[in-house]
Amino acid sequence: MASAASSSTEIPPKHHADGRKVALITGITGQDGSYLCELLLSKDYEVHGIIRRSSSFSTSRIHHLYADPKSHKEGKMKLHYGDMTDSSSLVKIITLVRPSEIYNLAAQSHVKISFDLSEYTAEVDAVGTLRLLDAIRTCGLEKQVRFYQASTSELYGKVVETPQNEKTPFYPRSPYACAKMYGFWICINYREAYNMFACNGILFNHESPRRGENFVTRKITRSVAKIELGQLECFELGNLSSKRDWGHAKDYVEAMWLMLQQDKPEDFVIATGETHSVREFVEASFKYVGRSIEWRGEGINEIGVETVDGKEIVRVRVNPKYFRPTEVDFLLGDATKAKTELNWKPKISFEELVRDMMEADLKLMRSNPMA
Ligand code: NDP
Ligand code: GDR
Repeated sequence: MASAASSSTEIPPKHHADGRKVALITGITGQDGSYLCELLLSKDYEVHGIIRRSSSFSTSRIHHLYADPKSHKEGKMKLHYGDMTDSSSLVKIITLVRPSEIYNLAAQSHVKISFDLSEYTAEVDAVGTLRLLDAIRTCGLEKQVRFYQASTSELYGKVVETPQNEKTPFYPRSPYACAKMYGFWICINYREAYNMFACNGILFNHESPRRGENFVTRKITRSVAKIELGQLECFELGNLSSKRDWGHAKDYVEAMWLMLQQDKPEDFVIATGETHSVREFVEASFKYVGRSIEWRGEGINEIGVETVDGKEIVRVRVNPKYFRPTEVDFLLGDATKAKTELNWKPKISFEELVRDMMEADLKLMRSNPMA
């Protein structure tokens, strides 16, 4: 069974005794962190985020919030240097911030790259989660903090049953998924062992114009936008047949927040209940700009072709370098529990998601063809 019951008796308050709602987000500079930060600021939270040192700025997704006097200058949003591999930084930040809610979104989140950076992925995604939970305990805040763990549909991996819900057994298929499996269970263990208010959100793929450029949806919308503007002729992809349940990140961060507002800590699947192949995502993106793609050939010889003035132009090629040693072929989520208990359902459809990403990438490529 994926889920486990909680024996929590003392429920931490939703905010401090003085009425302040204070959230700490790890991974605030990522896709989800940026949308969650926006959501929490709109709900009048004081938002703190952990950023890690890098040789160039990594805050482009939250720059608009940080630069806004309403958030930053009134002290409602603060960034702290830290790292999921550095326990002492986590303890220092939690001691300073004394958050009422912690959202653990930080991760080496790329599945393919986790095969190359397997040990580092475990350090950040698995042991990092343990470090954060222990830091909460070290600060004596385990009865006061509500904790969200960014779990993932990658836990289901190889198809055992479909659609996948909170009771579907796990079968992880990458170092990333194995590390997230540890994060999932240590979150449940600390809930049961120390009565912590700790929840797993088992989120299926969610995308947006802020999605990292090397995830498949964003790679497609960027490439199609460049083709439409005459900046590119053809692009390469890996497995075109894998299917994903793709939602919009804006909808999904709302579910994270809702999980921490409940009376008891539980785990929830968050998904749209619709699945599409990578091939279909390519077709939908070309369709948005009024173009159509036909598929020819099979396997590594498959190509996506557009006919322009009677001439066939190859727009998509398969390159095996993007294949994974073990693939997750099919994901389809059943979010009935979230619908019933959180009153959550996705508002943004697959077509609207593609439109949002295509519009943003067309705008970006028009203003900066080098992007
Ligand atoms: P991103 O890759 O966009 O963001 C990851 C964040 O983690 C970035 O802020 C990154 O910082 C930070 N980070 C990485 N390593 C460390 C570290 N060692 N110490 C501190 N921070 C670190 O991911 P998403 O926003 O898409 O996803 C958020 C979380 O949800 C992740 O845990 C992901 O695994 C999980 N998830 C995502 C899904 C999705 O479809 N998007 C689905 C299910 C789960 P920097 O900016 O410096 O790189
Ligand atoms: P995923 O997302 O692995 O599901 O993990 P990604 O977009 O990387 O891959 C989705 C599917 O597309 C196939 N694919 C390609 N993928 C990439 N990145 N690049 C390509 O060129 C390409 N061609 C085909 C992949 O093989 C795969 O089947 C995401 C991450 O956000 C995780 O952190 C999160 O936990 C899961 O979603 C749910």
